[in-house]
Amino acid sequence: LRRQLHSVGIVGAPFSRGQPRDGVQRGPDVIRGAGLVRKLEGQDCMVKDYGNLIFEEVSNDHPFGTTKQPRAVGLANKQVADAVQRVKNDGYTCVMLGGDHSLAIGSIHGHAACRPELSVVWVDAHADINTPLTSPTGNIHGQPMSYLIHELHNKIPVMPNFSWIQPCVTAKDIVYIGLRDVDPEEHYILKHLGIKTFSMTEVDSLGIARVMEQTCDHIFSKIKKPIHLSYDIDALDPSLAPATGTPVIGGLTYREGIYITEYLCQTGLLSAIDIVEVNPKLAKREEEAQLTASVAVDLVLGCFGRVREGSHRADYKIPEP
Ligand code: EXY
Ligand code: MN
Ligand code: MN
Repeated sequence: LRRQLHSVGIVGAPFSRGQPRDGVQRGPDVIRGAGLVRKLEGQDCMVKDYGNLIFEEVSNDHPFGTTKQPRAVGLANKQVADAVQRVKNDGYTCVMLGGDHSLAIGSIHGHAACRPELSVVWVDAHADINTPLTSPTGNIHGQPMSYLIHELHNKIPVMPNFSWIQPCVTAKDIVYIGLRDVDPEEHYILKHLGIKTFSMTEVDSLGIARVMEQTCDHIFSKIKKPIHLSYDIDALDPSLAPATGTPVIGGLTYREGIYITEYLCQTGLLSAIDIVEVNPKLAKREEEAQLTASVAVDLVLGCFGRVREGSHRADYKIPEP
């Protein structure tokens, strides 16, 4: 098996203001602590770690309507967008380590600034497509897709520190995998816009192999487009990824979760990846935090050439005595 070489640029985004639970800002460091860079290099990736972004405190960040901490979220996402754009312009596949899933606003926005034709594969228990006006919680991590989709533009109020955000994805260029906790308003939006979804029911009925075939048939229906993979760790079953803010029973198995990354890797079109919602502070025991972080690392490894059958260098020779 031929190994392709990947160059990987890592950006840490230690940010939690898109949701109320403390600790998710430690995601980037616990994922690195589980050996991310060393293991990527061990599979012949060229890695540049751009380090963590530094987010300033925002004072007087009172709610806008029901939406919580809009100024902090808007500002942090501008920094993420600029960082992702830089990593892409430097020629790397970008890995953004969150942080909560509100950061996908900046990550996809920055990616789209360099690759306007991109498609999005969103792996999550949740659809994260509430608008500020449909959100039952006011937490922006349940809303990021709504700011990015052209078809929802006229439903989005202008919020403080959000004016730089322009929709950059079309509904037909999005696929969801792993859904099992979708609000009624979100369900309406998904159906109304005709967005392709593979809920856990479809994962059960089709199997993950056909889900991935159909995912790629859908996003590559016209031309081969770069892929933005936004991977919420809560897509996985809570038994594998317990350290997360909004766990939902009945999630992807380890094998299904990894298969998604292996499959997308072999398209050769993975262009940027988010790994979000790892919250070590919500682990009941230290082992739960470590398990969640090590599964997160395995997802990234799958995106960059790790295959379970094993692999070898092209020039390998069996040693002779
Ligand atoms: N749908 C709910 C909301 O909008 O608040 C829950 C969202 C949870 C979002 C998690 C990160 O994926
Ligand atoms: Mn999410
Ligand atoms: Mn989620």
